[in-house]
Amino acid sequence: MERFGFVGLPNAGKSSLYNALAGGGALAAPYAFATTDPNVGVAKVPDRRLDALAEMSASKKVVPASVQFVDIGGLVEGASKGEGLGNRFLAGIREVDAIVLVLRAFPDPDVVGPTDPLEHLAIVETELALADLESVESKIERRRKATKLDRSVIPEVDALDAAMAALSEGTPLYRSTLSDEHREILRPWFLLTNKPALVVVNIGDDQLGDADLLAAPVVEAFAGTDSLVEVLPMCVQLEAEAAQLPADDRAEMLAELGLGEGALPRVIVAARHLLGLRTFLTTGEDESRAWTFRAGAKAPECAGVIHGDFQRGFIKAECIHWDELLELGSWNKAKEVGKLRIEGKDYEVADGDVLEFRFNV
Ligand SMILES: Nc1nc2c(ncn2[C@@H]2O[C@H](COP(=O)(O)OP(=O)(O)OP(=O)(O)O)[C@@H](O)[C@H]2O)c(=O)[nH]1
Ligand SMILES: [Mg+2]
Repeated sequence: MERFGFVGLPNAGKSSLYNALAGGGALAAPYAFATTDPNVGVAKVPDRRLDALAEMSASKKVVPASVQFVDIGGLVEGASKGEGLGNRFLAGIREVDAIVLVLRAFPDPDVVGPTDPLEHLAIVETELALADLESVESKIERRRKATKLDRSVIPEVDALDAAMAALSEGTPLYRSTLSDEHREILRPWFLLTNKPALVVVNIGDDQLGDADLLAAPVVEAFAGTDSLVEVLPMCVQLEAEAAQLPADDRAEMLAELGLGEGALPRVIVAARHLLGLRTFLTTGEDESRAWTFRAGAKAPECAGVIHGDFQRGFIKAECIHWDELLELGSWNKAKEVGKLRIEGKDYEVADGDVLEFRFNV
């Protein structure tokens, strides 16, 4: 399952966002360092295609795709030198697939801390870059020595040198000019900033009309690095309150505020998008289910998402796009009228494909 880790200053709203997404469990409080140990939780990926197919098939079970969120303590200026909680707790998010920067913009005299999201951004990025710099510095000389015996280590040292150059200027790797090759080589090092970043600008409940305006300076700060970074303004508090309501009341509350489905689905969708994740579906009377794959994956690899045997013994896939299937009304009907495509091992699965695999082991 894909994992996303929250970072931000104390009181930025990380635990509130976590609760909204993962259904509660974290302490959200108006004092700094409310969170000490990481909270780990799962959120379902909302998907209307899945809901429609489940209804069509009268499925007994509906299984959405899911993602994991990790909420950790707040960073402060000087964390790398031990200020606040220090930065050791960042280890809790080393192995996530992407980071979510939570930046506060909401004013509230009862909640201490700065309210300028750019100030948050500057401090958080400096501390993340310093933490990564520490990791790189602690290992680079040993790797450099290793090149004398083993020349195949040279590309790794080149990548480390490039990373060190960016990090020592306080630039996180996701917004540096590091090449894709270098990023790939550095992946096993689990650096905090060698991952895509989603940025949540947490605005106040009376600032909903100015959401884009408040996020604009942050968007501007990331100009030119957009492939690895996405910025979303939202009022975390309202979303968290709405998330606690039964579905009907939630819809009503969000509609009254003019928030549509709310921002949580957008956070999840944007987070998956950053990682190039796609969804294929299976549907039947027993269950309808959404499965996650990486863009560009071929049919056997997708079969393997369901079960290793499906991939090893892959013969073919029967395939139809979800909306076409929905229009026809059932899998059998689609088969009857010859609308099920037979795809082989070179088929690149598309987002929204409904699949059935034939295999033999
Ligand atoms: N007014 C207002 N308060 C908010 C908003 N989002 C969060 N808060 C409040 O701010 C306080 C801090 O929120 P948390 O979610 O605990 O912040 P955190 O980032 O987890 O903080 P640490 O765990 O200390 O790093 C809580 O009292 C929240 O209720 C918001 O959008 N508006
Ligand atoms: Mg917290």
